[in-house]
Amino acid sequence: GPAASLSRFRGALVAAVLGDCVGGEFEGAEEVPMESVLQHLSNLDDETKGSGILEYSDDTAMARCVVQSLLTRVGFDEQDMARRFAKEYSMSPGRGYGSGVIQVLKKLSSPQLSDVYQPAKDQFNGRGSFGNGGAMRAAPFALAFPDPADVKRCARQGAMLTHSCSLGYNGAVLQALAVHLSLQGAIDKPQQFISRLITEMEEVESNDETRNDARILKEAEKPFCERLHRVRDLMDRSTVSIEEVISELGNGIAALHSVPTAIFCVLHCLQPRECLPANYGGLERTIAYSLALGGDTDTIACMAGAIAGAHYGIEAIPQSWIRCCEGAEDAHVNAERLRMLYHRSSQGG
Ligand code: F2R
Ligand code: MG
Ligand code: MG
Repeated sequence: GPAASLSRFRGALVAAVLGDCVGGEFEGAEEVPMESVLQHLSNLDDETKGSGILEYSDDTAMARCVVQSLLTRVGFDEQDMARRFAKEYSMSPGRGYGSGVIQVLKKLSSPQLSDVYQPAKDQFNGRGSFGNGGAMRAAPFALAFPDPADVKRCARQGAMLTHSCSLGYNGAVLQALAVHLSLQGAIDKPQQFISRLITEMEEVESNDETRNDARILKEAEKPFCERLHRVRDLMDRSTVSIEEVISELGNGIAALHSVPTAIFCVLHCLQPRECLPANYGGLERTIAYSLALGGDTDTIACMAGAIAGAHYGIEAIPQSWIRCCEGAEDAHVNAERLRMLYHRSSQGG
């Protein structure tokens, strides 16, 4: 529809890169004072204080593979995407990949491999990974396909190349759905947006794999639905501390402890907040707030960035911030290409 403007596509892809690049500074930190976040962000405005270009990590490296594969193959091709992940890792192994996923990426580069989904299934004694590595690279699926059924199917399959646990790949589906809805302006009505995500995830999580994984990991029967209900409860509160967000939603490396958190960051920062500078717009608030949660900051800011960028559009991102991020220019160009694929798909061609 007309709401899915080029500015929203660019906003989504560029703000994801931005979140990854600026979030890298605090990844793994237990406590991040807001003062440190604001200092880090204000250094980006000041060329004399800036530490030059901030490099992107595995989040962007893998998202770029997804983008290139979707564009080159004009749709989802698991063989091609797997090859790109493996090649990217072998060319640039120092991007801060998860310690488990490295095994998958090495196996994916074997020419003898017949089933590209098998290496992921072998992870963690056959249980598969529940890390957020599938979700961190899911946004491009929402930018390539207008039909939510395609978005869900491809985000799931794309994640399953490395994450075969339902708590991993369903996180990717949720992240892609959030970007999909945001692109269409759905965050203008935040209550309806969160309800729509809950309804979608009710269906996504109604199956035996989800029930089994949830039981083994001692989670609620529909883990992502349960977390989204917590997001809705926190949204309804007038004040929420960072500690409460971390204890209710998490800030960790598991998809379950980071995708709902990223969604909350976007919704919480729709309004000005006392802890954030009054001159910040919503996109800047979202990035700053994501970093202040600590934990998996590059990935939470990357996912929140994609959702917020699709909502506010590219104009909401300060030029001085974009200039500091490796890969931002490529994202700008590729967003337009993805939009052509998106509109091609919507014409049934
Ligand atoms: N890996 C990191 N950060 C750690 C330090 C990086 C540092 N900067 C450096 O350069 O060394 N960040 C990146 O990893 C996250 C995405 O991880 P992904 O792709 O999901 O990897 P993996 O290995 O599959 O899962 C991550 C960890 O989760 C635990 N885990 C997952 N499934 C499990 C299971 N079934 N049972 C037990 N544990 C499981 C393991 O500890 C995995 O290693 C992003 O944050 C990205 O930025
Ligand atoms: Mg990373
Ligand atoms: Mg991370």
